[in-house]
Amino acid sequence: MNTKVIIGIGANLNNPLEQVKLALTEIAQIKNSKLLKCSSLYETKPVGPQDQPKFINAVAILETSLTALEFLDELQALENSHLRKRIIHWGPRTLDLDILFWGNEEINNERLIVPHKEFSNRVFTVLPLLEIEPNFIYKGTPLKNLVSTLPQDDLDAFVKIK
Ligand code: ROI
Repeated sequence: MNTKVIIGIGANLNNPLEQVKLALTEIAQIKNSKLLKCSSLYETKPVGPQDQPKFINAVAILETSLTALEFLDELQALENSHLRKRIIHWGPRTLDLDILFWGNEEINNERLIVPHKEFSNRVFTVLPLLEIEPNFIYKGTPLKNLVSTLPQDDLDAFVKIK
């Protein structure tokens, strides 16, 4: 059974643009999975502490026959290969790969909660997804209707780079 999975990609350390570009080539090679769509790459204002570099963000859609936890293992192996260090909560990171949606399923266990709790509050997840899925429905309403609820300063700082 194939699942459509939507992931968020973020980086703000060690040449984040290259981290994200490399991550995309690696994500395209995850076993039993196929990369269907990828957004542009965007420069975004950090959510959380402001005394950290800007982020590069993107969203990708894949199809996979892996289970959610198997897929999460693949993402975490990629994060680790990019020498991610989890030192500061909501602090800088070399590569962050989050499962935002796992088909239409709700998953809630100690390793994974989807839909991602913060998805709809964040410019850096909502706008890239809208670029590739303009008619996406989130909890029964068109995602595009949520844009006006997002923080204006984050919207102003959101810049397409590639
Ligand atoms: N802020 C932005 N702009 N992009 C991210 O990917 C990101 N990731 C995070 C925190 C630290 C919450 N802030 C972020 O994990």
